[in-house]
Amino acid sequence: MILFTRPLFLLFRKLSIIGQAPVNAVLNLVPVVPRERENATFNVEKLTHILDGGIEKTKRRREIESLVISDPDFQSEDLNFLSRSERYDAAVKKSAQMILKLREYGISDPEEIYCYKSVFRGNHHEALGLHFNMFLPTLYTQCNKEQFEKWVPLAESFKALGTYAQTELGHGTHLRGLETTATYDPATQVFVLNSPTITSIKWWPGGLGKTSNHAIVLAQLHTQGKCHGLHAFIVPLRSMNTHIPLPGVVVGDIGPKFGFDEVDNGYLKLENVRIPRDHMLMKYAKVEADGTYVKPPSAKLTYGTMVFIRSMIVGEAGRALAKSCTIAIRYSSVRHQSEIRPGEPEPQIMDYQTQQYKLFPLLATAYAYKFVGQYMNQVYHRITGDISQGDFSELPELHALSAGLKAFTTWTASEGIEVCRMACGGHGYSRCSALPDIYVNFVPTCTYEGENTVMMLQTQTSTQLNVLVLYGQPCISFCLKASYANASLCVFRLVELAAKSIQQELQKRVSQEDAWNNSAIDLVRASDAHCHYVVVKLFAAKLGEIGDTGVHSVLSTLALLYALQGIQQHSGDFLQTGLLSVPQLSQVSQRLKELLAQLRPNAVALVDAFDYCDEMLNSVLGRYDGNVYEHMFEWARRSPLNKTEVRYLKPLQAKL
Ligand SMILES: Cc1cc2nc3c(=O)[nH]c(=O)nc-3n(C[C@H](O)[C@H](O)[C@H](O)COP(=O)(O)OP(=O)(O)OC[C@H]3O[C@@H](n4cnc5c(N)ncnc54)[C@H](O)[C@@H]3O)c2cc1C
Ligand SMILES: *[C@@H]1O[C@H](CO)[C@@H](O)[C@H](O)[C@H]1NC(C)=O
Ligand SMILES: *[C@@H]1O[C@H](CO)[C@@H](O)[C@H](O)[C@H]1NC(C)=O
Ligand SMILES: *[C@@H]1O[C@H](CO)[C@@H](O)[C@H](O)[C@H]1NC(C)=O
Ligand SMILES: CC(=O)N[C@H]1CO[C@H](CO)[C@@H](O)[C@@H]1O
Repeated sequence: MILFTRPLFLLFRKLSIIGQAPVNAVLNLVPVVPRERENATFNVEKLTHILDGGIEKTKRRREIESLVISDPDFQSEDLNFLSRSERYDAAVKKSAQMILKLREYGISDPEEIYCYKSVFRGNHHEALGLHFNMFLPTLYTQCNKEQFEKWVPLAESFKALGTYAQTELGHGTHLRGLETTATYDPATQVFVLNSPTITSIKWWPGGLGKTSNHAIVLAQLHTQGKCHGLHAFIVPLRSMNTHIPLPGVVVGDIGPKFGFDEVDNGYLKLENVRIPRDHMLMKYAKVEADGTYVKPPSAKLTYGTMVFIRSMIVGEAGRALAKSCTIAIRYSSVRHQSEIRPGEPEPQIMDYQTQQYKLFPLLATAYAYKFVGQYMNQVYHRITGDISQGDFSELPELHALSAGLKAFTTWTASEGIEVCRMACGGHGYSRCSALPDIYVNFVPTCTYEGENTVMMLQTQTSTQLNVLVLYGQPCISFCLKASYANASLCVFRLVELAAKSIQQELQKRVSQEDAWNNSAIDLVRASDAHCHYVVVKLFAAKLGEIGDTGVHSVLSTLALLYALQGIQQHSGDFLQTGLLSVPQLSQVSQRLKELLAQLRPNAVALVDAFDYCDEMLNSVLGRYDGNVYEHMFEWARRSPLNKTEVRYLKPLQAKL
């Protein structure tokens, strides 16, 4: 296999674009977007290295991407023209191909696998996503030695294809409310699993509907007449040979959703399903042969997987937003509309101040989240290193922070993708823009892996914020330091306000729980401010690592834009906490406008630095070369509606 080097690869990309384009595209070989790149004040390639974590990482990522792009199996049909059933089939086929190819190329490093897959699946989900992201990790972390030896090889060889079935029709968030039961029978040494009510039917797990033959099922454990709460069990669902559901297993697909078209989210009703005792995951809690229950040493042990998934989601928020900004900002430099001064040529829509105000803060946010994702990933790896040596001390704190950051980043990114879509006008609504796909497939992150509001309420915001930590750093502008100090003081005061609210409720002689419920809005507001502050802090800390002046300068502008926009959006909080006066807030607005103008010449270069190739974006509006219109026409002609004749109108048109 030949790996393309970058210049060759670019050439290859250009040639293939010309090859596909209709004749008149040749006239447009130098559209506006490339000219936009002339005035950048920094080296795009250097910034890409920083985002990737080093020059070697960039090189390897591009090698892996070109493996996919040059692969004939990758040149598949646009999924947007397929029905849901066809999309599911295509996704399963793709997943299977991916796995075989990864084996063939000998790619085994998790980061490299992730990279390979993200090109292959584009803006869609992987049919076997749950197997990789939940089933396998749960086996890795919760099997005892014997279980590990039995199940991991089965799962790694895909004989056992699994999902993670926790949510039920009646409950998702409130885990104690889950009703599925696993009752131990010492006489036969089996657990009997049941879905005793309609509301106890498992609902939503990805890959459950058709693909999986096993599930990790979360069920209330009953033994010796006592309930010991939720535990995880490996439940065979379908025969590993025939794929036919096993006795007592009622399983299927839950139907079309907002997105996730290619994933068979499923239902599962268990009717006296008997599984051997050793199918309970017993690394921590155990049930002995006679039915004696042995408690796990620490309830916090399962935090690890959650923290990992949440750190992945934060990174995903950065990526979804970065892709959306790439599309909207490139298109905003191609699109001309209306006029600013009468009689003059129509300006690029990016030259409207309102358009800059929509997009540039989101660009800054995308950079911020990419850096936060990097940070969380590093911390996770450091801490899991500690766990294997038995030190859990940092885990609760990271767990609380990861919950808040997950909610904070997915909320903002979801809103941001939609802002990008609207910023592209009517064409943003076409599936050819890719923004609808990015949106529908990203938004459920606000709901799964911990519903966002609930996550925000769980985030313990520290009141011992060290306002001065960044003051020693010479590389950060005074203005950024001041914003950071303001943000941290604001958190401090909002936490105080929430605490005061709880105090006042308690004085009314309501219970602790009711006081909490009645102060929840204040608590979420404080957590939100805390997360904003943490993101500003991490962004500012990142600046300290950057040596290149050009890159440092443009990232500083982005960091300040991010910080100030947060202050402006929450100006109510800053007024209420007395941190900023009305004149000071006007200064903030003024500074923001200056920053927008300052960023304008770098906007396209900044999205280029994310380095999403056209094949990964899969967006006609976001094309690297800016040849939008010809390719929109080309794309529309592929619509299957153009292949069938219109029906049912004849009777209407018949003579009376
Ligand atoms: C695309 C997708 C894929 C999924 N995949 C899986 C999977 O693979 N496996 C699986 O087991 N599950 C899966 N789920 C289910 C998902 O985990 C749950 O939907 C999620 O946990 C939220 O729970 P819920 O649906 O019960 O929402 P609810 O908790 O009913 O939320 C509804 C509303 O109530 C509010 N609320 C609830 N509790 C509180 C509280 N304590 N305080 C304040 N407000 C509260 C929420 O904020 C929200 O506004 C998936 C869901 C989706 C959409
Ligand atoms: C680049 O900068 C020059 C000099 O300021 C300006 O004339 C030109 O219009 C800019 N080009 C673009 C594409 O903005
Ligand atoms: C808060 O922001 C204002 C306006 O930018 C600034 O004057 C003030 O010094 C900041 N507060 C702190 C504590 O830095
Ligand atoms: C929780 O608080 C809200 C708002 O104060 C109130 O309307 C609601 O009744 C409370 N819920 C319960 C269960 O007490
Ligand atoms: C049904 C219909 O209108 N089909 C048309 C789709 O577009 C192609 C190319 O423009 C036409 O040839 C078809 O007649």
